[in-house]
Amino acid sequence: MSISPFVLAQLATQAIELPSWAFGNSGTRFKVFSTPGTPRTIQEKIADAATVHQHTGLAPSVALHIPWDKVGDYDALRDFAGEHGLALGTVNSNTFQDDAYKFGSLTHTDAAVRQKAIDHHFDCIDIMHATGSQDLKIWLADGTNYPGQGDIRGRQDRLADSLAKIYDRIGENQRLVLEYKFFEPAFYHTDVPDWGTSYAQVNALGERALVCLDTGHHAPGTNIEFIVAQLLRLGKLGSFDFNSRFYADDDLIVGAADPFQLFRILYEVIRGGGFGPDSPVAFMLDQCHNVEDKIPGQIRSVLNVQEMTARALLVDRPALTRAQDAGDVLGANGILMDAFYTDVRPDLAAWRESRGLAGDPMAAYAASGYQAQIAADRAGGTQAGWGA
Ligand code: PSV
Ligand code: MN
Repeated sequence: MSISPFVLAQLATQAIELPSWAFGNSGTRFKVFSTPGTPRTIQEKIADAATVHQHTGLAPSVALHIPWDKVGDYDALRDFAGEHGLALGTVNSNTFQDDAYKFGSLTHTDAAVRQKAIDHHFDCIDIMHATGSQDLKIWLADGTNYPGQGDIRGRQDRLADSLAKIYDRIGENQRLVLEYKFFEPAFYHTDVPDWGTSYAQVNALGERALVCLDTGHHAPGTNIEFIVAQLLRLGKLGSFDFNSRFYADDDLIVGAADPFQLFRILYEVIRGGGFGPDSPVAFMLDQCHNVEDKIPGQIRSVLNVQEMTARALLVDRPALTRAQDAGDVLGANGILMDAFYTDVRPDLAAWRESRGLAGDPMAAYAASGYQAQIAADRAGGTQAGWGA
């Protein structure tokens, strides 16, 4: 099976947003290793993200995290990104690194703390107007560690109230996406632990409030593609945070741990109308590179998404439907597996070359000298990293 022009035309529309924080240093609670050439400013992060896009043609926008990427002039930042061939994308709020939020942010019992968190989101919305960003992404660290520590029901009600105030403030062309995560940093209960809670909360807000599905935020064994199918069916899948995991919220390179799962997810995305220029679903990475170089880590990631998308687009859907309707269990499974087992890499390399890109972006980046250049240029200053 080789990739048809029809499939290539669909792939040509694919855009995957990079997270600015993927270019900063990250690590575990045991150690954050620094890497020569790590950006010190958001401008340097944008330059690195632009390098990923130059090599792959797949990553035309970069997501910001506020206050990590705070600057004085967002119009200028937007222009700077534009000069590098990038748009500024999703704005991620941050209500998890201030002492005031020790016992919650949008769910806090103290109205003053809730207002502080709401005001932070208002600031993010102002930034979005300047950057031209479409999505405000909210991920909350809110939750409790012990049974009885908090009033679970009261926290849900306060969350609904806070979200309504934020939603009222977003512009007509903007969206609010609410991310869920089943644990960490709270361990007994999390205030937005699952897609159902996120769905219930955004559904109460309105049309432009949607669910963000981070692939790393599920219990082992969860059938994530089922959630994708259901949210698309309900018209409430707003965005993906792609990454992969072996155990928990590992934030590893998407497709690295379980490429078959990524294929299954992307098949349901395509099946459910979530892929293509008219789709409301935003593809974003949410990853950290603890021990590998960050730019090639991001290049590998977007290529993985592209490769699994190509395989998912190869599924012979009419034949699959016929087999499913005929109760042909193994025939249907075989049709799906045929597409998954197709090595699309040679065809994609040739296609890239036909579009003026390197056939092997990983090799082209390694040969470009960019890594050595930034290591030499970015001497001194404070490297960006977790919390900066
Ligand atoms: C924390 O788990 C997290 O990785 C969430 O997935 C957010 O999307 C990300 O941080 C950025 O705030
Ligand atoms: Mn995420």
